[in-house]
Amino acid sequence: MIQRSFLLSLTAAFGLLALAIASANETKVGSLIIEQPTIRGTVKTAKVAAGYLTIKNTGAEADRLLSGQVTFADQVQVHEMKVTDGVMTMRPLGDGLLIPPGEAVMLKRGAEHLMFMKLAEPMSEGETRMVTLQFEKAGSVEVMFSVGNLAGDPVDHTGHDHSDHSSHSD
Ligand SMILES: [Cu+2]
Repeated sequence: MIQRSFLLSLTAAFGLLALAIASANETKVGSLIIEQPTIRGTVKTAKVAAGYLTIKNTGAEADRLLSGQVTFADQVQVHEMKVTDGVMTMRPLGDGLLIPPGEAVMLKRGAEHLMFMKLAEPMSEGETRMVTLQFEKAGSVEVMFSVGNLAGDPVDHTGHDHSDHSSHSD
């Protein structure tokens, strides 16, 4: 019995620790919890950068991620990936990204993501950037993104035809 309660308190202690670590990089707005906001690192000549995050909806109503605002790029778009004629392409989501109640939506490599258009500066690993995200119901919220490394994105954001992107560049 003594052993069991010791184990229980040990478990509780680890649970609290995990909670503390998780909440360190969490932003809440209304019933939404935003986790692991990351901007993919870029090379110096990059015109665009991708943003990844997880959005949990703890409420009873659906919400939508509509857009965002930053000082380091002209525009923030919410992109979806689609395979057209065997080629992976991306395009802006006109109505924003649905965040269903009780669900967590991951914006990640190869799936929906944020796209920072016409970068004013490169994104270097280890830096942070403030991004204002605009939700339909929860409103706007400032989220501190960490810049990650260059590697690992299965989608080349600069190589393929990208009419939506090029329309914003000179
Ligand atoms: Cu994109």
